[in-house]
Amino acid sequence: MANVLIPLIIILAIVALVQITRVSELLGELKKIDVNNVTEEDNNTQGFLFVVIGGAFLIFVVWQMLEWNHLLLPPASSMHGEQIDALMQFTMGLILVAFFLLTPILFYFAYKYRGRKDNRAYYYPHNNKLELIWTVVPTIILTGVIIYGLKTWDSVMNVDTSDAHEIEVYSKQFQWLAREAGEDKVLGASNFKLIDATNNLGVDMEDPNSLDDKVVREVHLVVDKPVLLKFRSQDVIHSAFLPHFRVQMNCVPGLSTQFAFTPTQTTKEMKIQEGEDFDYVLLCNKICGAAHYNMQMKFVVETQEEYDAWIASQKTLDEKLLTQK
Ligand SMILES: [Cu+2]
Repeated sequence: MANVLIPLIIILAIVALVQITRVSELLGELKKIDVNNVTEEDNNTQGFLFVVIGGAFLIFVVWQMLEWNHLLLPPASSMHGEQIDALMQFTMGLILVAFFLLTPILFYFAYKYRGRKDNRAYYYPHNNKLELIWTVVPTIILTGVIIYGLKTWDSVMNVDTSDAHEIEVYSKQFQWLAREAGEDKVLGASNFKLIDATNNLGVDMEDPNSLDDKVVREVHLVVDKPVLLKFRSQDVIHSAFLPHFRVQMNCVPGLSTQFAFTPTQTTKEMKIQEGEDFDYVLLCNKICGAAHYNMQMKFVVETQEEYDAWIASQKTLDEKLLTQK
């Protein structure tokens, strides 16, 4: 019902506005005044409204920054995440300085140079010095920002993964699965042709490395130990997004992508800071279909002892096959 009513109300409001304008035009004709003639009073009102609306807009910006700041993510829970946060704060700081300098000037000038009978526009077609300043200054600043961004990207992405613990993260519509390499620390081969109802990941069980692999429904990480996530996708492009670790990587069918990072805070520590409901979560950040919004998997960061106990409780693919037979 609301779907019909809202457009109807909008149409009626437009019709009412057109009618009001026509009535005022007719009134003007009767009183012999030209309603399209812009008077000094009109210009003063418009100029004044610019200042009021500009001021209210700036107050709203400051208010929503104070009011909704707590909805932002907590500080990064990974080593590289601190660099990303620093880059974000630097860029945001720069934008805010420019915004709070230029916006008041913009609205004030609209007021100051409002239409006046005795005011004539000053013809000022060109100034090389001005052109040079507003080209060179932004160029220098933006080049600095780009170099800083590239350096951060380079140090986040080009890390030594030789001693990182490898975990496969597998995406499909609409679920995440993960595979631990088991005791041999080598993930068994896989092939999409082997995917069936019991072998979601298409793991090749002919490969001896596959036997001790463990397919898990949540990922456990050891605090302060580097981890290498290897992403695969079964159907469409998904995007693995771990907001608290500042990790995001596309999962592309037919392609293996990866992200290495080191978690720095356990789930227990985060629960103390953020409340009992807190859990690290892997989300899909690519609109991949109808149930995209619900595509998530729990991540747990814990101590080495807790991880050892958990991984020992998980069944290997070999054991799972035996129970199926
Ligand atoms: Cu997805």
